[in-house]
Amino acid sequence: MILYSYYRSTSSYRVRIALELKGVPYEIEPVNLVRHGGEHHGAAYLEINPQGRVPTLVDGDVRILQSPAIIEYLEEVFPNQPLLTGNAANRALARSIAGIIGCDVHPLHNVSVLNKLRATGHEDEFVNSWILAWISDGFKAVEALIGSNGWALGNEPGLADVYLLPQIYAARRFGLDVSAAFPRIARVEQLAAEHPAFQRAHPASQVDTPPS
Ligand SMILES: N[C@@H](CCC(=O)N[C@@H](CS)C(=O)NCC(=O)O)C(=O)O
Repeated sequence: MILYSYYRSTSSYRVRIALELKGVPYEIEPVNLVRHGGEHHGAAYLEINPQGRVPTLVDGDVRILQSPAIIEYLEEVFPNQPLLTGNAANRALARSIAGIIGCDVHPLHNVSVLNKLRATGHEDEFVNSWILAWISDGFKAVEALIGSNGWALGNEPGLADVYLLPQIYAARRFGLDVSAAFPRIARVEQLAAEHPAFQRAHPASQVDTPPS
């Protein structure tokens, strides 16, 4: 499998975690969202992903856009190490957390949205407060929904963690003090820091991570 990915893209990071948790071999094809105005806008990448976003997963003849679709595909093709466990209500709760992050938080601080804000005259101070407001808003709900110990929803990492960890990374990158405001979320972050699959998927460990 080939994953078109950018090291600090939260949607790519979700898919990397899912692949790593399931132990599926894959190669990364880096797509730099910044260099040359963004390689995702180039003709070569648009042939692969007409939406011009990462991630894209290519599995032989199968090409999948959108991290939720990719993660569902992986869940169906590799049912071992399931990301969705428990009964229908447990699985719906995991999907709710994924929805908060994937539908209501991340799209509001995506590169193209931030560029649009800047292009319409909004200063960095406004843009930063915009990002932090939407992340905090989503995290308030997630903090109330997750458990008081273990991973987001139990003793094993699952779909909620696949979405949560990349969002924590983005939150910290934009300056949110996650540990002070969201202790349950920060606890999950600590668990992930010790977990090999999450370590391998982390933006700091990618082939396209810039040298520090
Ligand atoms: N809903 C999509 C979002 C994909 C997305 O927006 N990816 C970002 C990086 S995290 C991107 O490619 N942004 C490029 C842009 O906005 O120009 C998914 O989950 O895959």
